[in-house]
Amino acid sequence: MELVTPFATSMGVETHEEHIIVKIDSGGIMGWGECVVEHSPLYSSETVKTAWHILEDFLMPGIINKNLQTVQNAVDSWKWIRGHRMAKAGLESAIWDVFAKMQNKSLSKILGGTFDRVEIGVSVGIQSSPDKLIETVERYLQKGYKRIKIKIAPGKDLEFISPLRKEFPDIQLQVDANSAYTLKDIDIFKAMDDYNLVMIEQPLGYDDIYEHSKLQEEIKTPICLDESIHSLNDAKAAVELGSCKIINIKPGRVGGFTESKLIHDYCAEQKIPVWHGGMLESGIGRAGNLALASLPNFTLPGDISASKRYYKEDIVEPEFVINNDGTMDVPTEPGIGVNVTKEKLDKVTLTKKEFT
Ligand code: OSB
Ligand code: MG
Repeated sequence: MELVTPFATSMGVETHEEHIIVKIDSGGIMGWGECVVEHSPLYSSETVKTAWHILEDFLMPGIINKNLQTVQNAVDSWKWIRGHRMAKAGLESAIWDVFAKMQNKSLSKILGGTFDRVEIGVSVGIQSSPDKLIETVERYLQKGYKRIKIKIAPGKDLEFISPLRKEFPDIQLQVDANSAYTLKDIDIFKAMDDYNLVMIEQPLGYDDIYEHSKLQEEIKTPICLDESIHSLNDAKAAVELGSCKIINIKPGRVGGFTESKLIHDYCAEQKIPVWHGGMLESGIGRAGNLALASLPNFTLPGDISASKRYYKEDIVEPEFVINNDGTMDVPTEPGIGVNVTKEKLDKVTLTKKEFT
């Protein structure tokens, strides 16, 4: 699917998103999930091809014709497969959708959600100049987004943060480095303490936990980990070491809603706020994200934006829209709570495979 505007980060520029949609027919009940893998191993080591391989050769054969009584049965059945969390999460979410629809309940309900609307924000890619950034942010603020996250990279950090903060002294502002820095850049992060940022997301190595604890010791602004957290164990290590004060949860990155809930519950006990990240999902993934973000410890606005912020035309109906108060409604219909529009999905489908 073609993005409405190219999305530039410290990892590169994306113009299209290529994901895998999982559809399960369980005795006539249709479950939908989205694998948030991308074409290239930039954000994650997984790609569309690795996820396709793991789904085709291991995950699908493992569940076809199995009499699964619970989602946990499915999760247990693929525990032996190491890694490949995005592949697993895409399938797990489709299974959650089936179970929710069987019980005639929304995904939010069966996941333990408590909010009926969630606070949302927007993730703004690196712009060509600080003026362009101010203009872009202004446009999102006018659309109702109350929390702005900007992507940063070496040479494109304080030069952008400083004028943006001057223009908008009071907005909830945070930055995301996608692992573009090392501890040698510590002075840049110390300088960021002057800009009242809600958090600095993933400044250091994409699988580092230890060095982030060294950085967090030296700065006041909370560090939030994204890329580094793949499991409950990673979350425990990060919290115990003091590597971050906030955690971003993406079900794809941690292997599904089951692991997401474990991290959510642990962080609630530890008084670590969490928020829902995004992977430029279509409406299928977004619906699941909203359901998960309705759990009580998702106390910071998520990277969950309106369908139109990403794509000219979403593949679900109704499309997701932002409310006037900067929130988004959590779907209440059974399962993911939106209908996948077959013609729109077919139009963007590159290849498909059926397992029976
Ligand atoms: O680091 O949060 C990230 C998109 C792709 C890969 C990584 C990230 C992102 C975003 C976009 O920031 C969030 C969204 O879906 O709105
Ligand atoms: Mg991030």
